[in-house]
Amino acid sequence: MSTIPEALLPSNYVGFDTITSQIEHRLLKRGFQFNIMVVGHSGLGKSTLINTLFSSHLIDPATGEDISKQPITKTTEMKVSSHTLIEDRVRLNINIIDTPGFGDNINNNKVWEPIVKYIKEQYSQYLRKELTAQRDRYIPDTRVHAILYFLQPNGKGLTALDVATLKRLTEIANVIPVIAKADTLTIDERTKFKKIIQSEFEKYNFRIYPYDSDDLTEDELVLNKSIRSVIPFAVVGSEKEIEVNGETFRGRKSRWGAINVEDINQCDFVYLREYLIRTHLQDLIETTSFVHYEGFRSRQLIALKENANNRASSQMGGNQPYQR
Ligand SMILES: Nc1nc2c(ncn2[C@@H]2O[C@H](COP(=O)(O)OP(=O)(O)OP(=O)(O)O)[C@@H](O)[C@H]2O)c(=O)[nH]1
Ligand SMILES: [Mg+2]
Repeated sequence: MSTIPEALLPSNYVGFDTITSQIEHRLLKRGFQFNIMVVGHSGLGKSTLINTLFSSHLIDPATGEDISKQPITKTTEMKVSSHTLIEDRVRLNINIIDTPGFGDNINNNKVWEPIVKYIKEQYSQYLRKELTAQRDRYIPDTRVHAILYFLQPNGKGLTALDVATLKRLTEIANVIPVIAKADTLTIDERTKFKKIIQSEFEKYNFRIYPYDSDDLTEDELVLNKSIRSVIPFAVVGSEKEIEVNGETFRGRKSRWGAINVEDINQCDFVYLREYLIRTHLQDLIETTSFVHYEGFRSRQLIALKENANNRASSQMGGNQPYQR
């Protein structure tokens, strides 16, 4: 049996404590990649919310123009837009995958298919690059790290289409459900609606991100628990600044009065942003890689191996009994 050797304290300064800054330097040079997708019924404010989340920093990489000034139009096809955000020395490359809302077609059968296909295609592309004989040192990551799933603020619960779509999406990616256009519900209605949705998630056994695991600390488990109590985030999006009593803020005028998007007493937008960006960004990226992609990878490789075995056994006569 091996024993763990006692840690030694060098008598002179060796300098390996600089390894953290060496790693930091390398990471900063490369930058970070975060890919986020929005999914849900048509007209729920998906495009607006994405702009609300990132707009103060949106830079069009091609022209350098601030594209947040352009008006939003209905999304009719899956569109990936790339942005680079820079804060301090950190460069964050964001891909936003905007999807057309469902509910427009008379036949809403399998509206999730192009979305599932897109997600799997990114895994498959990554796997192909990993399996080449001379693989790149750094494989560009287009895997979807988070899906913001928009629920209609109907006060009743999930639609059949939500259930069918969420079932498939939660199996292959990190899903973050949000109640869209929360300003159309009173605070009381939102609380009730949240409870209904939470119990439906339980009933259908959906695996909603964040996931607990053995290697989380006590504090991290507590944080996850408190986040779970807020999910689905009741959000309000707005691209416009409004003025109320001489104060300007990003918000909307609703039938209850003006709503400040960034006020935690009025909606969960700030909680969502904290969660996505300040506490769970790295975990979303890692979970995509270690849980979802890993699952895809092992299923693909097992299937490949089985195919190869079947081919080999059919070449050798398959299941034919051995004859002299
Ligand atoms: N009341 C309210 N209206 C909103 C909110 N967010 C967006 N809207 C409005 O809803 C309309 C649709 O917004 P979009 O962001 O285009 O919605 P979408 O989900 O991207 O729509 P599709 O691309 O057609 O699926 C616009 O008129 C927005 O101004 C919100 O939080 N509350
Ligand atoms: Mg849209």
